[in-house]
Amino acid sequence: MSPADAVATPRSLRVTDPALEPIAAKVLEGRRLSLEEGAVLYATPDVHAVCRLADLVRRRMHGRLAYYNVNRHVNYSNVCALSCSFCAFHRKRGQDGAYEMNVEEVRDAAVEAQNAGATELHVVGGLHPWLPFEHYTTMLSTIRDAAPRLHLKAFTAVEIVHLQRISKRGKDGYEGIKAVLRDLRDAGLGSLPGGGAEVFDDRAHDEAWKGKIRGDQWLDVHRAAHELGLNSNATMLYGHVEGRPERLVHMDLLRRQQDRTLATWAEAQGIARAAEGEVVLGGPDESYPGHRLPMPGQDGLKTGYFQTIIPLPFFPDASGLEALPGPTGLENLRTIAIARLMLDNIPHVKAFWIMQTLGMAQLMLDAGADDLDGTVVWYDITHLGGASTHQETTVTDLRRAAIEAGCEPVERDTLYRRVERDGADWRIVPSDS
Ligand code: V47
Repeated sequence: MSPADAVATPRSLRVTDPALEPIAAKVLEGRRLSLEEGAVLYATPDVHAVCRLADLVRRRMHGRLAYYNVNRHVNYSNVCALSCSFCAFHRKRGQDGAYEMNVEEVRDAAVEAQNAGATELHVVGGLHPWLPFEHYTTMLSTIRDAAPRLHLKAFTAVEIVHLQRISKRGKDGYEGIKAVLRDLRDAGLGSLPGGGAEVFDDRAHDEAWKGKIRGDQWLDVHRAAHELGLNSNATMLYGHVEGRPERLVHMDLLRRQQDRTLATWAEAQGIARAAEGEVVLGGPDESYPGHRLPMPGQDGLKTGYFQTIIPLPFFPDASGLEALPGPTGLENLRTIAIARLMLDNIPHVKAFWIMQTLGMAQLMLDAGADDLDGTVVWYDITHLGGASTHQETTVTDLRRAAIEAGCEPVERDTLYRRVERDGADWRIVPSDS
């Protein structure tokens, strides 16, 4: 029985705001929502109805499963050539608080993670102005050789473009990016994290992260990764200098790219698509004669794809935008729900507990999110409520949060395959069992 079979789908949803009625009808039918409808979801006072709509889609896709993983983050250096004003992480070399981990230190962190039973290492850092490209391939291959069980999810699209520049690979930007990704894949890269996307809007870009790649380049890097068979995630940093309309455009750009990526797979599954080539994964069961959700390698699926959307609420403390208030809890809840509804072709929605808090992430399991991320352990990019770099939660706490929310907690690996565990020992459960 698929998780979706376990849950009866209502034929209608009660909404108090009449503006939501046509949207609820479309969601029930599994039709794509327009940007204008996204704006209605943002404007309605009935935020809880938006959450219920998102929950309906979430239940169709995942039933009441709540995913988490046993992972570790390694932020190998905060030295960065950029000075994005929203970012409190970056330092210049020699500046107070600047640090660099050498390859051996990263390797030791990886071995420790593997010994503790982690399945994934999430490795990202600043754009270091002097380290050569070979440093990064060596870092990956050293980790892979010392801790071969870890899936290496490493380097945001921003870092990949930086690596392409310093490697001087490829005359044409896109081919150079692909060449760099191939080298990194050969050195052990397993997938790309979703960072560095911020919000795909040139005005916000120029105001708060000028000098960093723009949205089109970010999307190109992920397209290249997908073409090479690597999966990736996508983030959206919101609640700073952007507005709600820009968030919706960001989501639309992601789903258009994902439509193109999934076109061949969707055809093979018999998923009906609208004239515009839309691939909607959250409709009623009868619309999916084959698989509802893509899985790597499934039915010869050779490309990678966006697995997860991760809305990240802006956290102003210690950043250059400290005077801004940052988004509220309800805005975070609404944005998670809208991400579920608008990004109808991205299988998973992650409520990253480090930035959302575990309590809010728990509520989000009823508002479209199906993934809490993992145990994390060390995290240096944001320090919510004055937290130190040691930001760890336990599997017990993640599972308790999910169970209390009425969900079945499921440990996953980076590619969302089920993991069965006995202490630090783990194995992937074959998908047909
Ligand atoms: O790209 C930086 C964001 C991102 C701030 O792929 C900030 O599984 C809030 O991408 N307030 C890095 N956010 C984190 C990230 C991520 C996290 C967890 C899982 C995955 C995944 C990806 O953090 C950056 C940037 O957008 N960020 N500064 C800030 N002050």
